Amino acid sequence: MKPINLKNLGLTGEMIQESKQYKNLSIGRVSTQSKNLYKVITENGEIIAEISGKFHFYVSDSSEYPAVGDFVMVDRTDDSQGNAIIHHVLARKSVFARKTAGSRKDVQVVAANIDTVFVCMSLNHDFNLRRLERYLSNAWDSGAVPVVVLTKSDLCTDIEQKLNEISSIAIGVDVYVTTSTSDDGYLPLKKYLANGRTAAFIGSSGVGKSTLINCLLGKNALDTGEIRNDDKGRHTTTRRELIILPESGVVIDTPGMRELGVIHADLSKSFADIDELAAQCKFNDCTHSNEPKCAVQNAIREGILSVERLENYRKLLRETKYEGLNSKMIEKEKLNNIFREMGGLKSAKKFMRAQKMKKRR
Ligand SMILES: Nc1nc2c(ncn2[C@@H]2O[C@H](COP(=O)(O)OP(=O)(O)O)[C@@H](O)[C@H]2O)c(=O)[nH]1
Ligand SMILES: [Mg+2]
Ligand SMILES: [Zn+2]
Repeated sequence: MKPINLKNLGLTGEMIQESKQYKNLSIGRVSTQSKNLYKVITENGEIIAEISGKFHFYVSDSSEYPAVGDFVMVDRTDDSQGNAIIHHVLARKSVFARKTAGSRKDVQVVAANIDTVFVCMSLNHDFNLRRLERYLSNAWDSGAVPVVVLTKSDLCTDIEQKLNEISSIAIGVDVYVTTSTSDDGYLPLKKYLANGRTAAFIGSSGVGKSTLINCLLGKNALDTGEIRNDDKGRHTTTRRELIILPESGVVIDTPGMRELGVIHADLSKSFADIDELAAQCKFNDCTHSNEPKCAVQNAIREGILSVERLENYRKLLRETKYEGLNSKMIEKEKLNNIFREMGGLKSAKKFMRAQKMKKRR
């Protein structure tokens, strides 16, 4: 077998540099995990690995354990003599994390070292602007760039209307309409999957994430939500899985989350319009409730901003406030730059002008 070049899977120069301090260990990328066993792709192929006792001992937070997408240091690249041992996780360049169900603090790393978060929402039953705001807030905090992927366009008769609604909340992010029922319905996504790039598919169960990935793969490698013939249940994604695409790029499939517990959110990006408005309020500490000359309340009166959006903003603010934003492993500044390059605040302003124009018509 030809050795796998891990750079094609997203290994960065920084990671290579960091790995040099670990003598006699090799680099691999975690592709999936079940209980204490991991699958890790090394330059010699996929192997089974587990965590060293020392690693367990030093972990202080559940988010430090290897997660799908992590680059790790393993003691071997061939597991024929026994499972490999994972000794270290290399610094993550991005992390999509969520709050685990029921807990206030426990963080679950859904995907690490991703470039793009495909926030998937179906154009039929799953369509919900408030949920999308929630996902986008979380995704912006990951250090990766969110992209809205609307699925099942074949089942939607008012796409224009829905796109219009989305354009009033998805500031500065690309939005794509896709379907898995036609040969080219998934093609817009390929642009994000150049060599060395990784994209994670996030969103409710049943919206068609695995089916889209199967389209990208060109074969039905993943189980999707079809009812099985033997009636024993449904084929759906039950765990996170990293998949190498045949042409280029890497994708991470995730099982649906009934609810996305947001632990970290970057509201300055997902709600850039409200930030921008707030800067125009008369009082610096305006709470946008009943102060005079409140630009936010004005915008609501003018129909530029919806009450529901402001309420959702407040809700997310409350939820994430006291979580004491952890020592994020990622470079915030880099992402701020990306946001700026993508138009960032400028697009928030442009966006509000467009809202005003819409109102006048
Ligand atoms: N009509 C239609 N059905 C789709 C499309 N994509 C997926 N489905 C169906 O939706 C169900 C859930 O798909 P799946 O990929 O498992 O969703 P996931 O849970 O997000 O991974 C399956 O029955 C798919 O066949 C689409 O573009 N159009
Ligand atoms: Mg699935
Ligand atoms: Zn105000």
